[in-house]
This record gives sequence, structure tokens and C-alpha cells, in this order.
Amino acid sequence: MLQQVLVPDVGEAEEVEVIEVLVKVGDVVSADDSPVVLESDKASMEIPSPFAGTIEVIHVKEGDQVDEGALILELEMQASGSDRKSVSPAPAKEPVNEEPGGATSSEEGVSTEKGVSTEKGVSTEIEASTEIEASTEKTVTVPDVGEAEEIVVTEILIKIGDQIQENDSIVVLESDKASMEIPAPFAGVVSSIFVEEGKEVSEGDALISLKTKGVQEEQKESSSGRTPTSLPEKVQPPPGTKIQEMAPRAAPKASTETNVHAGPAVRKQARQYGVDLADVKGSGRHSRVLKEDIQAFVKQQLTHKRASTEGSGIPAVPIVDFSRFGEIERKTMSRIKRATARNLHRSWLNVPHVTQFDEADITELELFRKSQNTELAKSGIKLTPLAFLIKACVNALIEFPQFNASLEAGYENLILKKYYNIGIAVETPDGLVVPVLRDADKKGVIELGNDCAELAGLARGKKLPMDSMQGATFTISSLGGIGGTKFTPIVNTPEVAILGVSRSRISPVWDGKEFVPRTILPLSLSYDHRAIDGAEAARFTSYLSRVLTDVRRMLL
Ligand code: CAO
Repeated sequence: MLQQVLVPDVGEAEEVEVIEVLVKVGDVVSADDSPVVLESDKASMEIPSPFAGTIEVIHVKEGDQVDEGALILELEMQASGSDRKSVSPAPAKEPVNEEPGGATSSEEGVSTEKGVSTEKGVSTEIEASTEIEASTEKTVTVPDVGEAEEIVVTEILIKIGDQIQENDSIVVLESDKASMEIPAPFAGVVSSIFVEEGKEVSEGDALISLKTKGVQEEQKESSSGRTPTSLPEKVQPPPGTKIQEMAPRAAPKASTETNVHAGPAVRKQARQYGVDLADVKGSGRHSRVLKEDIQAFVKQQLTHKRASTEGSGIPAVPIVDFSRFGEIERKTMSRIKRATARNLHRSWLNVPHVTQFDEADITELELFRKSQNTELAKSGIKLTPLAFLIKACVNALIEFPQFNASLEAGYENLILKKYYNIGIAVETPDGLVVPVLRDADKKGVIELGNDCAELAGLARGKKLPMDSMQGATFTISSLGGIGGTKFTPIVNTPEVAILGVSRSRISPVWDGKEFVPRTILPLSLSYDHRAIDGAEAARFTSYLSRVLTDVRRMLL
């Protein structure tokens, strides 16, 4: 039985382009395999085959402009039946939802590559009796998660049938930088869950679908005619998440992965290989990235890696079977710990570190801080030495701009940043995260203290938005609440310096006549010696020490 596969309803787009033909005549495809990829000016869509069979004729080629109902290909179906049938496949690959009284074939939502939620309502025509069913479900997708490379679903907080409210957390995602709970963008009943714990996802992937009352009513009202398949309608995203449209077709010089011109199949392949599409030069039309480009890129990277590892001369650490010597237990490292390990290793190997130790006499600062805490007690605000340290560091960074900088590749330039975003190392049960306190130069000590406590709370509650961990210009790692006398923090590259703070202690200090008890705070400034000279570092910590000793200087 020869079966025709037609271009489905593509919503408002008048014409779509065939951008990839993924099959050839004679190929055997399964139901849901994608024989072609279509692209409108809004999204790319893999068109799933509605049934299994052998490709007999392909009627389109890459670059063809087609519109709804155009014949894509003909399949020899395996099942028995009569003559020719035409089927417009549902235009996206998502799990089928069973709707009571629904159409005889699957109804599926359309999903773009970006973080938009999609509304279901695809109609499927089979033989003469066309059944059209408007679904009332909306899909919630993975939002824009900034620069995160790998995101894994670590917890699913809902189950099918749950009635959830807007902003209820639905899943926990974990990237190499943080864990975050994803809130529901609207209320509804959970009808499908498309992910499972441990699954790797990326921006735009479907998480769950929700049945929403409002949509049902809306659809009942517009019962006439066919429900438009349409490229997805947008649903209000969770607060704090960014939604991006697909880059316009003529945007070959895009600088981020989301702006790169590539189809879903290519994006999938890039994800599988861990390739950042923004790094790949596209050889297709309009600089489109093709599968061959990914393959060539991977090959080139492997060759390069081999060459650079050989050159580095780092001897491998032998693998030891420790169980030979006694009982052992293998404890899985959290994703954050693994990512931290990678980042620290990278920084340690790339940055020639030097640590400058110094001390600050914070006797007066402590008196002032404690008096402020007494005054602030009723408001619930509590200042730790950290708030003053942030303020003092900003003063020092303004005075010594080379510490608020990054080194350009090739050592031609130092990029001086005119903004002061301070990263604060926060210990959480899952590992170390570094939220960023933005525009610290524009804030007073109380606001800095407050923001810092809030960020630490969010980090520990896995509620930090992804973009709150980007853009730091300098980092402070305070172990003062715990103990220790000094340590050598590792620069959070591409920053060029990090301040480590240890626990203050009361020490006898000679004032010229006698020893007097003073509160001394140990400071450990690690810096990238390629960007900063030792003398500059000594001046930086001396300056910092003076500001901390005389808090009035913070006002200057
Ligand atoms: N000297 C003496 N006491 C200090 C101090 C210091 N340098 N810094 C903080 N304290 C005191 C605080 O005043 C507070 O005292 P009270 O309990 O009497 O009020 C107590 O220690 C606990 O402070 P805290 O740690 O809760 O608060 P903080 O503002 O100092 O630090 C944060 C916040 C998020 C930085 C911290 O909780 C944290 O996570 N630190 C670990 C960072 C880390 O792991 N760094 C290593 C990274 S590897 O380079």
C-alpha cells in the first residue's frame, strides 16, 4: 500500500523551506523517524513519519519551498490496506497523549528549538473522514539557561494528575553551574511528563504538559473549523526566564549557540558530541551548520587535543585498585562538584598562580559592625565582616583596575571592566557555587550584606537563576565563618584575581610602647601572574588593608 506524506499545517507561515532530507529511496523508516526537516522564519521542525515503511519516492529536495499539503514523499507501508492515502504528519516529536474521543492518530504539539511553551492542537487527516480535535494542553519547556552546557533533570517534583498552581516548582534541573527549580508558568493539571530523572535536556525540550482550564474554554468557543496547528503559540514563561526567538535566517555571524543557523537534527548531533554550535563554522546555505560540519569540527578538535596533550607532558596518574589495601566505598560526585573539579583543574593548569598574604586590623570595623547590628536587630538584618569586605574590595578594584580585568588571548590586551560584579563563593550541600553580586559599586554595605545573604540562601535552596552566576569580575572566597589562618584560593578564570578571607583573631600588636590586643583579619589574594605583577598585588592588599582598618575610607 503506497502512502503519501504531505506537508502538515504550518500555522501562519505561508511557505516553508525543506532544509534537510534525512532519507533516501529504499530506506526503511519507523513510525516517528524524521524523513525531512522543514524550516519557516520562526522555527525548524523535524517532520515525523506517521508510520513505518519503505521510502519509494521522494518529491522534494533541500532548498525547495513548500506549502501545506505539498507531497513530501511516498512510502510503501508494511500494513495491509487499500490503495493510496494521504497523511499530514504531526509536525513534531513529542509523546502521544491520549485524549478521550480524540482523533484516530496521535496528536502532538509542535516544539521550536527555543524556550517557548507550545500549545497542542494539531489536526491529522486520515482517509476521507478527517477528525479534528483541539487539545487543551500546553507544554512547558526548558527555559533559557544561560551559558550552561549540560543540563540534567535531577528531580521530578510532580506526577501525572497533580493539580498545580502557577509558580509551583515542577522539576529540578542541574547544570555544571547550579541546581534550579523550574516553576510552572501557569496553573493546570499535569497530563504528561516527558522527562525522567537523570535525563539530559537542553533549552526548548519539553518537560511536562499541563491541561489548563482557560484554554479549554477558549477552544470550546472557537469550535468552528480546524484548529490551527501553527508554529507554537507562546505561553508566559516562568519569571526570570528568557525566551528567545530563532535567529532570522540571514544571521550567519551569530555569536551564541542559540543564534546559530542549524536544524534540530544537527543540534541534536551537536548535543550528543558535546559540541557548542557557536564554535562550528557552517558550510551550508546562509552559513547553516550541517552534520558534516559537526563531524569535521569534532575531528579537528580531537587532532588538536592529541597534539596539545602530547606537548603538555603531564604524566598520567596511575590508576590504583585501593580495595587491595582495605575496604572502600565509591561515592558519586554531584554534577556541581564534577563541574567545579573541571573548572578548577582548567584554571590551575592555565593560570600561573601567586598568592599574596596580608592582614588587616579590623578592630574598629568590628566595633562599628557590632554597633550597627545592634541598631539593625529589629529589621532582621545582620552584617557579617563579608559585607564590609565586598565594599572594601570594590574600592580597591576602582583604585587598581587591572584586578577587575581579564586577559585577552594572545596576551595582546588586558580587558578592563567598568562594572564591578563580585562573585561570592558559597558552600552548598551539592558543592561550591559562585553567585554574582552585580553592580557592587552602586550599593552600600547594608544592601551588599543583604544581597549576599539572599544569594547564599537562594544557592543553598537550589533557587539561583542561571544568569545570577555569570559576569563576575572578581571573586571573594570567605572561610572566615569556619576557621583557618590562610589559604591559597584558585583564580576563577577568566577573572585575574580572587580574595581568600580567613577567620579574624585577637592578636597582640606592638604599638611602639606596648602590646595591645587588636582584631586581625588574614587576607590571601591569589592572582594571575600573567596579568598582574607581584608589586601590584602587594599594593592592592596593602590598600585593602588600609580601607578595612579605617572604614571611613570606604566612603571615599
Ligand atoms: N572572621 C571572624 N568571623 C567571621 C568572619 C571572619 N572573617 N567571617 C564571618 N564570620 C562570622 C560571622 O560574623 C558569623 O558570626 P555570628 O554567627 O556570630 O553572627 C559567622 O562567622 C558565620 O558567618 P557566615 O559564614 O554565615 O556568613 P558570611 O557572611 O561570613 O559568609 C558565605 C557567607 C556564603 C560566604 C559563607 O556562608 C560560605 O559559604 N562560606 C564558604 C565559602 C567557601 O567554601 N569557600 C571556599 C572556596 S574554595 O576557594
